[in-house]
Amino acid sequence: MEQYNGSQIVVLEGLEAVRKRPGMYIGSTGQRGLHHLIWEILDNGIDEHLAGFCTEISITLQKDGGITIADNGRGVPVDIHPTKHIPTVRVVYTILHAGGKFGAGAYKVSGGLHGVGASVVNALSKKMSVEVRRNGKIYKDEYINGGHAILALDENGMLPSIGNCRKNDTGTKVTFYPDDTIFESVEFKTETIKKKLKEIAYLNKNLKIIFYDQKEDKTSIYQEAYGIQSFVSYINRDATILHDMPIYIEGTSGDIEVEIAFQYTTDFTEQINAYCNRINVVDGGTLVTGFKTALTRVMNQYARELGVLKEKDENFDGKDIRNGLVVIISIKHPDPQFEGQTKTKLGNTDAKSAVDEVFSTQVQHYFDKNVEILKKILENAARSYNARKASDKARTAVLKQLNDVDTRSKLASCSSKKPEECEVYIVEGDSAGGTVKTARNRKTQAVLPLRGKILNVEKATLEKILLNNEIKSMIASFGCGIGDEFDITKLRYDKIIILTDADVDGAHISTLLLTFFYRFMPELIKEGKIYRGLPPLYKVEYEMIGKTAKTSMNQINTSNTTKGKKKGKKQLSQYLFNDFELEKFRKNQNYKIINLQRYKGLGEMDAEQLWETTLDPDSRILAKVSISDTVEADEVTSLLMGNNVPPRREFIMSEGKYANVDL
Ligand code: 28F
Repeated sequence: MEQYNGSQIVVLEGLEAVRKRPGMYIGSTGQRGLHHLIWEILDNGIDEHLAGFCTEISITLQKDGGITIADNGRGVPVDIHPTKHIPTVRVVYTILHAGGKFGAGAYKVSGGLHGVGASVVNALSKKMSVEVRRNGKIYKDEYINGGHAILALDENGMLPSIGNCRKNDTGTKVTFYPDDTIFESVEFKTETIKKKLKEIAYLNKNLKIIFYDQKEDKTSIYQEAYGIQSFVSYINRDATILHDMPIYIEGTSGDIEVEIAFQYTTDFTEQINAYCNRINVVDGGTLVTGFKTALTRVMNQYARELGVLKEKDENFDGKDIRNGLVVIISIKHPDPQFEGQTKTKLGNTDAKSAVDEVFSTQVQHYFDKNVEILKKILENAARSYNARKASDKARTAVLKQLNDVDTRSKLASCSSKKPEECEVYIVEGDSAGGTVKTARNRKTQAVLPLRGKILNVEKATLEKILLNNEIKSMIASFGCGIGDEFDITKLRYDKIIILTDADVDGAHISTLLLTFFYRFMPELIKEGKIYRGLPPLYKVEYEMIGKTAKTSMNQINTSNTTKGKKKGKKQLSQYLFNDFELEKFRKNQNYKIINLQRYKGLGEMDAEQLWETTLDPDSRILAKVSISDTVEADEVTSLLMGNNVPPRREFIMSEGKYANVDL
């Protein structure tokens, strides 16, 4: 190792702190944190691109678990650092800069401030190397075990060059191996990397990104000549769009650069993605406020000019105007202030006025030339405005009715008023409802029979949904409201149990119910209040053959009546929940089936059977409904419940097979 000098103390103290508390610097030591290492190094290359010196970045995922990232920028300087007295490149990779992204102090600003994360990555790697091509020479520095430099410097304190290259061939190449004593796993995910590279390509117009996966021997190239405009097209690739091309706005206000691309779809949602200095500000902030204010003002002005709104009308609400909107807002700010718990909200007030100014002036130039598109957008806003007015009325009417005796009349309530011990069974059909009413524990179990099919909330307007009787009686019975007024603390039950027949229709009804809960009372699912009862499909009566007779979990002891004892052999019975179980039962050589009953519906069971199979908390089987990931769940529900019929069937059938209902 080279000569001991003052700077080495700083090195080890700084990087040791990173190793002690990695979460402070990269968020976590799980998947996210691991990939964060790549993003940090990539960022440095992107900064070099933003500075105007780099056109290409390549990433290689190696077979041996290492990753190499290279750019064709200027190359990190290798001269002696004026205050640290070691090569600048070694300063960049071994001295912890104040203010890492997750550390204390200032937050990272892209565009000019190089090397902030490089030392953090080094600290968390068991091996790292940097190769710099600069001034016609190739230089290399290597580190092990969290940033310990292992190469000797020459008599001038410089890194010796390891070769020559053409003078105009410049760049930086970094290879690192994450430390497996720090990370839960050190395996990079190709899909995660690709997704990020795609985003980077959209946000950095023309930058060429080459990804090589050595394990698969596959190369992917990411380059977007149209930047965020293509990003919007990509997001809308499967949507029905209201106008052909995303609208692109750009301009500067003071020293803030603003770029916006947007396009309307026929969906009822809005999606706003905001970036400041290429950092995704997930919680929005001033740049989003500026955009929303400007859009609402400009569009209301146009709506009056074009007569879409009459003098007497109120204004469109911002929400009406953003109905179906997909937009990317990307600004460059010299001094961004990131706020909030996760530092993902922009705080600069000048960003609000800059976005407002650039957007409102530029978008008017565009719309003045493209009146047809403007009209389509305004009509779309008017549709949302009218629907909102109608459903506001409907909602008020429904909320008024909720306490009416009539709305709740179908509910057979339980006598206890303690929510923590009460359950409500939502039962398909009046006849099954009747049996459940007889069989239940009246103190703690309420029953709400639903007639016929439930409305598919994915396909109906809110107005229609709120006028639907089945839905009204559910809202009234639960007692906790709906949508914005939903309050889970008012829920009258600890468990809401959906009980349908064990057939395709039953599965369909329960899917419709789950969709309704997911859309309008998602907290019920998140808080684990929704269950599906799993009634058996068969009851088998059988005898044991041979001596291996052991009582199984599902055997029904109560049916071992005297009448069942024949020729000294015990006649037993058992409930089976699906065809798979029946198949298994049939194949079992120890059992001789005497009688097999198939329940076509809940209605075919008598009260006692219903009690022991689906109501008795000690013997029933319930499946808790859960959502593992909200974004995915959103896609799943629209896919299944929208107009796309084939996958819907598939879901119903397969869902019926498993006890774990995952939406
Ligand atoms: C694969 C990752 O890290 N690329 C980088 C540069 C270029 C410069 C630089 C980096 C100067 C004073 C630190 C070159 N010439 N890719 C990268 N390319 N860092 S990192 O400078 C570092 C700062 O302190 C560079 C002139 N100025 C800057």
